[in-house]
Amino acid sequence: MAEWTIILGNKNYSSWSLRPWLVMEHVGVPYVEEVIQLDQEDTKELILRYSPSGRVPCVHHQGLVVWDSLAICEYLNECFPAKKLWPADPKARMVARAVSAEMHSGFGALREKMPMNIRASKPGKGRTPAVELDIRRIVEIWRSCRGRFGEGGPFLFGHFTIADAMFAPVVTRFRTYDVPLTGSAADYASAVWEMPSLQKWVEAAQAEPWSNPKYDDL
Ligand SMILES: N[C@@H](CCC(=O)N[C@@H](CS)C(=O)NCC(=O)O)C(=O)O
Repeated sequence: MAEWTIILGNKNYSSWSLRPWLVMEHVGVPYVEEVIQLDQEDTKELILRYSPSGRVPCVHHQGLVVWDSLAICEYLNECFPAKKLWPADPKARMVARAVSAEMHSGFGALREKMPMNIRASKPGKGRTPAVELDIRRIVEIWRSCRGRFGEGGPFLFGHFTIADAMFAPVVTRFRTYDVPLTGSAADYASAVWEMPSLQKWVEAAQAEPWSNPKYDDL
C-alpha cells in the first residue's frame, strides 16, 4: 500500500469525502485514492475492508487507520504543521475549530434536503423553513469569519484552513440549488469554488459514470 491512501465515496455525492481530500491536496503529499460507489449492495462490505466505522472517508498512513473527516483533517495538521491548517492566532484558531465542529455535527436540514450533487442543477429545491435557518446561519458564519479574521486572503481565516475544507461541500450545494448570495458571502463562495483542487474534484465528479436516484430524484 502507498504511504498515504484515502478511501472516498463517489465524488459527485460524498460531501464527507471531499473535505479531507481537499486538505490532502492542499498539503501536497502524494497519495493513492480508492473510490467506493455508495448505496450499492456491497458498499458496506467494501468500505469495511478499509474503515472500521463502515463509513468513508478513511485514511491509511504507515499502518495507522484514521476515519472520520474531521479526525483525518486533524491528523494531516499533526503531520504537516508547516502547512498551517489551523490559524496561528489562538482566538482565530478557537473560532475555526468551533465553526468546523458546528459544520461537522450540525446543519442536518441542509444535509437532508440539499445533499451534495455536483453535476445536478436544482434551483430553488429543498428550501424548507429549517433549511432556510441553516443557510442563514452558514452565511452568518462566513460573514463573521471573513470580517473578523479574513485579512490576508480570500478564505474564512485569510489563508486556506480546515474550516474552508469543512464548508466546501456547502459551496457546491449553494451552486446546485442556486442559493443567492451577496457581498462577502458571495465572494467567499467564489474563492472556494475557484480553488484548483475543488475544480479537480468537480471534473472527476462530472466524469463519474454512476448516478444515484436517491439524490438525483429529490
Ligand atoms: N461523521 C462522518 C460521516 C461519514 C459518512 O456518513 N460517510 C458516508 C458517505 S458521505 C458513508 O460512508 N456512507 C456509507 C454507508 O453508510 O454505508 C465523517 O465525518 O467522516
